[in-house]
Amino acid sequence: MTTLDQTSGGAAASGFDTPEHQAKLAALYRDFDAAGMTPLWRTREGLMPFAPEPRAVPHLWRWADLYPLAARSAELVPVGRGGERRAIGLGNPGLPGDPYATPTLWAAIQYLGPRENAPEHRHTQTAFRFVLEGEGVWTVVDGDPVAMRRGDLLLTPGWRFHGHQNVSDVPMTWLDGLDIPFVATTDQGFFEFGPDVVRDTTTPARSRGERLWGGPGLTPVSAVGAQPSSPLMAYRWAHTDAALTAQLELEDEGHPGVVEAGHAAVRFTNPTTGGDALTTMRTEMHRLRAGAVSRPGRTTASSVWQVFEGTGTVVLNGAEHSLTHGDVVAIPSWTDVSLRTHTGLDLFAVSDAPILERLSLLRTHPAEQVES
Ligand code: GTQ
Ligand code: FE2
Repeated sequence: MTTLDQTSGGAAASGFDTPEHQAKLAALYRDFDAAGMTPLWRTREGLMPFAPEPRAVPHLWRWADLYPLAARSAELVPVGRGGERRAIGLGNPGLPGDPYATPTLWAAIQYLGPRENAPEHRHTQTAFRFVLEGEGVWTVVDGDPVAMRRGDLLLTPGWRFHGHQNVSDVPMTWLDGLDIPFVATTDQGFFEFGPDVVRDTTTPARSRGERLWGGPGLTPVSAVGAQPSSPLMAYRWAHTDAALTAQLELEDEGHPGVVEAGHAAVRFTNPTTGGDALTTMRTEMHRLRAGAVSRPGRTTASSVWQVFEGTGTVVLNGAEHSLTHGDVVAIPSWTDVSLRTHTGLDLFAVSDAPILERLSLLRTHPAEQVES
């Protein structure tokens, strides 16, 4: 909707352009202002656009820039109580003043040096970690130590105590995703400190949650029933990789309806509902086989991607960007997106789609082929 200037148009005939009228109108606007009132016809343009007009812009951060800077901060800034985490937020240039990747998503590089600990705390913000490379850190979620390794997705749903400890002699880094901007704009933030050191320093290969929920299609009878977020805190790369490989094999074998044109994808889901693993963020892994070109599209969900393996090209609103290992991309609402790759490409993706879906706001073009 464009701003209407209701003082013009047919004004002469109606006597709306006399000096007396203009003076009264100016006085009315002053008094509106003093009373904290804004007439709709004088609001900024874009208040009710015909289609989304995001302030956030499509943006790409190079891993080659991110990693060395995160490492430098480890030499200069200790991690501990107060700062809580050595996490460096990626700020969208269209959202100056806030280190937010999109209006709803926080994306950060977190870096933990050898033998370093990030103390336990909990908050209403939901978090995940995606591990680009390395290992040696256990994230302890409500007392359950969860190993973090290359390609794994680790969850920290809201209000769970969590701390991270690096038990190795090498640094480790990963991508954090949180709904910090969404929780901030809706004033839903609560935060509590936990113990200064993680309460369980054991380093099991499998967390208790994985032992309980790790059987495909097997729900512990003691835990039958929907839970808002996944009880499984770790989605292991071996499983993700096998699922993507199988999709492409099935395509090779000529089975229709599994994979579209060499583009395999899995969504990380909550085994108690089949829905998204987290309440506010949709997490997925995509694999394009060598030579694949994705179907172009756009969605009102905003998203952040990280290249896990391979190289490719992403076209965002017509602008081409090359992609390589570790690069992070912010994609605002209603951005035209297409992907292609010569080498093959594995991409981790997070979006705010679960929020929008719950509110019946999510629009996607072309429409998703499989909608329940
Ligand atoms: O690891 O607990 O990037 O609380 C931002 C806030 C990470 C975390 C972030 C956090 C964390
Ligand atoms: Fe946290």
